[in-house]
Amino acid sequence: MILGLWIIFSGNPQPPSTFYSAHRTPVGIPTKIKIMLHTETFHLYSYYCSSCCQRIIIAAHLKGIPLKFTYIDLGARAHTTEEYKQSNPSASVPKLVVDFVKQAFTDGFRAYESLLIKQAGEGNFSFGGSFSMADVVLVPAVDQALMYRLDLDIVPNVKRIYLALKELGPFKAADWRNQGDTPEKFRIQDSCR
Ligand SMILES: N[C@@H](CCC(=O)N[C@@H](CS)C(=O)NCC(=O)O)C(=O)O
Repeated sequence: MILGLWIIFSGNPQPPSTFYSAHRTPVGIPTKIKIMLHTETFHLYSYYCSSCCQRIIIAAHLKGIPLKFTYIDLGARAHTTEEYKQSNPSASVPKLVVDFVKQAFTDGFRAYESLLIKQAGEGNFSFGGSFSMADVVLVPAVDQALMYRLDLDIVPNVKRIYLALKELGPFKAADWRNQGDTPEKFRIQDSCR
């Protein structure tokens, strides 16, 4: 039996959506979720008499997963609003949002920010006056975080260094919106290729 649960990791991750946003999962709790049990929030968009939602609630209780609920009134067609469909194009319940990625990014970048405050000064690199491996690792991590709509204003030094690095050739060449297989709709037009 296929559960067809609509799972969204960390709210509304942005493109490439097929990669990040939702998964058709076999019945049961996916392995990934088992790993996250103690640190993450599971937010179920539910309707009281939905059998599909009931399955999730049963499974969550069996596994001891606390659920946060938002109720979607199918009778009032709340599942067909544009706002709801943006995060769940299937326009149905259940929708399960697993708020772990954003928190992980936030924690990681806050830690990095405190290192930058000590080591980067006003410069545009993570360490000292030139590139290091830290910069090579930082930019892809920030790119991923932005897909999950992380607000970089919470880490101003990370933001400054990220934006400066993104202006440089090697980082433009590696930009995910600038690859040979990047779908047209995600491409940036003004980058070097
Ligand atoms: N394959 C999904 C189907 C989800 C589904 O059909 N949900 C129903 C409620 S049980 C729904 O939202 N129906 C609203 C509609 O189709 O307009 C699952 O089994 O979870």
